[in-house]
Amino acid sequence: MSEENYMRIIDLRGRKLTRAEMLDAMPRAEMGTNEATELVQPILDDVKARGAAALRDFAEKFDHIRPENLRVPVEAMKAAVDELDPEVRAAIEESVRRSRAVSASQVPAPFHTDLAEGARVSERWIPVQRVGLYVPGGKAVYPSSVIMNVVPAQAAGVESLAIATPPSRNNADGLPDKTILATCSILGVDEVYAVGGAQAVAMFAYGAKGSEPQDGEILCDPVDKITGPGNIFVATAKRMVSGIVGIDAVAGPTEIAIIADGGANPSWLAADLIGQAEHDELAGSVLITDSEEIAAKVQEDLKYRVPRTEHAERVETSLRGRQSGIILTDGIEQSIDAANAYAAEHLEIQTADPDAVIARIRNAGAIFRGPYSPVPLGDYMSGSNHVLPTSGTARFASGLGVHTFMKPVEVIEYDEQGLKTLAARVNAFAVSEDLPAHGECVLSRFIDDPYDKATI
Ligand code: HSO
Ligand code: ZN
Repeated sequence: MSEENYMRIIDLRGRKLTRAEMLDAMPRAEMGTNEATELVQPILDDVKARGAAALRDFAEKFDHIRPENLRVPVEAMKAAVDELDPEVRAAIEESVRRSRAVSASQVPAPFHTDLAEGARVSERWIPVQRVGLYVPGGKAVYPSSVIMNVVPAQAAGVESLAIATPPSRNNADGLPDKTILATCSILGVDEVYAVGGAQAVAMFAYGAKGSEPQDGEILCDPVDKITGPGNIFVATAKRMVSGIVGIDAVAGPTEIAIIADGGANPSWLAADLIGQAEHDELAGSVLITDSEEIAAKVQEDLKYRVPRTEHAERVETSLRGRQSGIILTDGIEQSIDAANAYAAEHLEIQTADPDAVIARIRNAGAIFRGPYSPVPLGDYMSGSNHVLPTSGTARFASGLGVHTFMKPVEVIEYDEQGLKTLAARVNAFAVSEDLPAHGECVLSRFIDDPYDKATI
């Protein structure tokens, strides 16, 4: 072994760890404190008060351009599609096709339960009416994430969908990134705003009045739910308006964990660890293996690959960070325990019997089974969704899907006989909670004077 290894080793072999110790042993970054609130509040207030005029001022301040149109003209979106590289266009279309197929099967079916004669409870799934999707600009322009948000919303039956994405200094008229515009157009979304940052979140939450003739009286109607990733200011703004509108989970840096045994291909493991490390210096790449030999081979392979990959510096920082590491275990049981404690956003299974492992995985955002289902397949076009719970939140949260854009509503449907059978019991419960008027609602339907204790 020549130079220093890229990844630190966390050796769990022979150690019996409690749940708390296991969680503690996992490679994760410290949570930073959030000081953005004080900066975001005035932005929210100003957009609420001054609408489009404030949006223009903030664009100038933060994006260094005053966009001609805050609402992107439809012709500009069509032109962006025409300008697309044909291979990129084919990739986008393939991705959309596969996502649509999976989303269509995801739409939850209504159901009902008959509890007795004349006593039915049913459940309807109702789409959120209007959704605002934030799409970041800058170094993280990901048209794939537009697909991952828009397709399930459309499959859910969301009636109106608006997208906000920062204006770009690189485009003379301040239009947002062209590939983003083209993707929106391919998806059939034509309500797109050249608005970025916390101000976009404010526009979605409160709506915005127009300030110039081309904006019309209303620039943007308020939405019911805001989804999509963003920087610390966008994330903070989303948290601050949640409750007024719904929001999706705030995503942290991306992560990959791989459970591998001695039969896995070390070069592919190294490639996959680098793959997600490429996103961010804070991205987490974790190999969980019971094979010392595989661990050593992966370390060697990284020494070849890391210096040669385009974003070598970023990858190196991420792999050397405390949020990454190789967890050595004393067998597949301990590997599974570690994976469940880590609760990865993406979990690859590279073992002899992947199904036996998958059956015992409790916590993961998405599971990638076997050597030919690497994470980037899911990032772009497996048909699955790449918006997944990060930072261990897969313990209690799931990825984005059709369900994100729908609400189950129960319908209670009892008839006279159905209610009569339960009248005395409802009343008894109500009285026991000192809410007798609750009981009287039911009793009134069957007796003349529910206040006359003698008749009850
Ligand atoms: N791996 C990222 C998603 C992404 N990858 C977008 C490429 N583009 C978080 O799941
Ligand atoms: Zn990715």
